[in-house]
Amino acid sequence: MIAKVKAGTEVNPSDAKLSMAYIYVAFTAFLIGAIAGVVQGLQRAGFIDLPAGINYYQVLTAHGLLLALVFTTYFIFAFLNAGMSKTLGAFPDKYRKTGWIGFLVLTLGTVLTTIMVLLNEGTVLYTFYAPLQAHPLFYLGLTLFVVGTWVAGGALLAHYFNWKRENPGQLTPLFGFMTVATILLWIVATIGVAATVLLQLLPWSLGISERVNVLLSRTLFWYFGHPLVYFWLLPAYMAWYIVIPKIIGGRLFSDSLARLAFILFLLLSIPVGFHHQLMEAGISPFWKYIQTVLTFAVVVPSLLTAFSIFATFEITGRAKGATGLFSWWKKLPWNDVRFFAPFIAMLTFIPAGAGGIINASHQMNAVVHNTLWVVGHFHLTVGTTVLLTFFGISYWLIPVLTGRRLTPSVNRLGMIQTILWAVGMFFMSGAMHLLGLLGAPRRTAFTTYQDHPTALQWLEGMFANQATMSIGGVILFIAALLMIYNVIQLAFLAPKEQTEFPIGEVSSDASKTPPLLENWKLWVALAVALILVAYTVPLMDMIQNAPPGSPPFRPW
Ligand code: HAS
Ligand code: CU
Repeated sequence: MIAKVKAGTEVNPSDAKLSMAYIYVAFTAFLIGAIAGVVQGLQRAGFIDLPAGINYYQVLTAHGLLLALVFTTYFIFAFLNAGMSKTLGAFPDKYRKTGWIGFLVLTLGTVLTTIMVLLNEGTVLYTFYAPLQAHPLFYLGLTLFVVGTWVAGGALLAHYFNWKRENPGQLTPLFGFMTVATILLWIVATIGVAATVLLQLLPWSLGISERVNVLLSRTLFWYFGHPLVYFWLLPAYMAWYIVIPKIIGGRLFSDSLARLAFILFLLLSIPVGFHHQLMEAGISPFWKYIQTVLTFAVVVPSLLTAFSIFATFEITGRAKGATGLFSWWKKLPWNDVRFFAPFIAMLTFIPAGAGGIINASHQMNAVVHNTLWVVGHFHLTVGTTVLLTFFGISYWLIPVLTGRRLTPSVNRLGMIQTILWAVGMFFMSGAMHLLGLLGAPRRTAFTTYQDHPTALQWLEGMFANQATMSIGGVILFIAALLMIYNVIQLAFLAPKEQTEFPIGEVSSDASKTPPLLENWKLWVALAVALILVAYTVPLMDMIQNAPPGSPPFRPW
């Protein structure tokens, strides 16, 4: 099933080193974040008390930051860096050096912020909403984190544009194209968070300014916060579009469709942040409406993706001899964790995405906003769809980078790991969704609100229960430990043998890719124009008609 290739031929060994550095930090953060997750879940359900003055919100902040921000970002850079080296060739020395500088700045920021959280000086949750105020070093760490990603992302962009210069008129490899779309999305999005941290939160935490414009800072945060979720999702989609066809022994259905989906994400991901602020006063309904329409538009590239993946599955199955309406199903490699984990991820994304559409619908948002439902939503999206895809990638990427192979026993453990993750998440996220509908709030350690709803009481007893949520969390923790075990196997212990980096080819039936799709100036200009339309007037309003601002709060 896994093709044999010559040692050291897949990813340039020097580039592989940088990717492995990212992998080490990613899985260290994953382990600490997972421990924080299970501890915090057991405490919320009342099973344990935290020792030594550690508080619930402190652990919750560590959990959110380490998993949602640190694990994802590091894993993404490991994957993009390796894939660019594989498809565009080894990085020229100067860009590789830039890549390492980015890694170091990013890591300095990560360590600083993590220390401040562990010291209980940054207990502001992963959204660090004002007027909660953290220690200035917490914000400084965040700043370095963002700057580090800009430098590391710059190295990837430089490699791509250099390749384009050296290969004029040629279609760029899909991996490079998608990397550029993802990094451009990230750079435009992070301008928002950089603005609120540097211009508002850092001076305020240093005492330079006394008060903070809360609405403005939340708006700048969500200008970044929504594209952030696509920064997590797009690399997973890259694996679905580029890697999965190869693993199942087929070809990608259409190159142009894949590129179009990524361009649509670049255009539509950012001017939609208000769907996180639908319940917020101070933003006029008209602008909420505009951004909601754009939110529904950004669902389209995900629907294109679902269509494309389905088509790839079916075409591959038929090429392998399937004839019935659904018998191609049986031709998929169900025993290969490199397929199975991302497949469960795809399956999960169907209810997860539907939940997102519910969230984005104004009236329904009033029911679910700030309840555990939303926590259920993002444990399905980022916590399952993205994470299981990243795990699926790890099972071949780590062997590629270390010159080892995926052994049958790690493959089997990987299958078990995936199933445990799915079962744990079913209970945890399922309970969160239902508890949320019953009114249980999020971001709270304890609540008696609606302890005894009259409707749905049978559900409450059985499933919509903090204990069920917590038990799901424990199963997830076991799955997390198994993943760490697998990563150690693949990084250090599996037998030496170069593994292939799976890159799928495009179906020969697909039409030629129009060069217009690679006109980055046009797409970035359009993206900026859409952002200006969606944000200029409401931002001016927030600044001009601002209330006096809030003094800092430190309730922990
Ligand atoms: Fe979301 C809140 C709306 C997608 C993450 N979201 C959050 C938060 C996070 C998050 C972290 O409108 C909480 C933030 C906080 O702390 O406050 N979300 C959406 C919408 C989408 C969406 C419309 N979210 C994501 C993704 C995330 C993510 C992706 C992470 C990676 N979300 C919201 C809204 C809120 C929100 C509101 C605010 C709630 C509130 O009130 O606070 C869409 O992008 C979803 C589109 C997806 C689909 C699914 C397509 C299906 C595919 C699978 C194909 C399957 C195959 C397998 C091929 C329509 C592609 C076939 C096999 C078979 C057997 C069938
Ligand atoms: Cu969003």
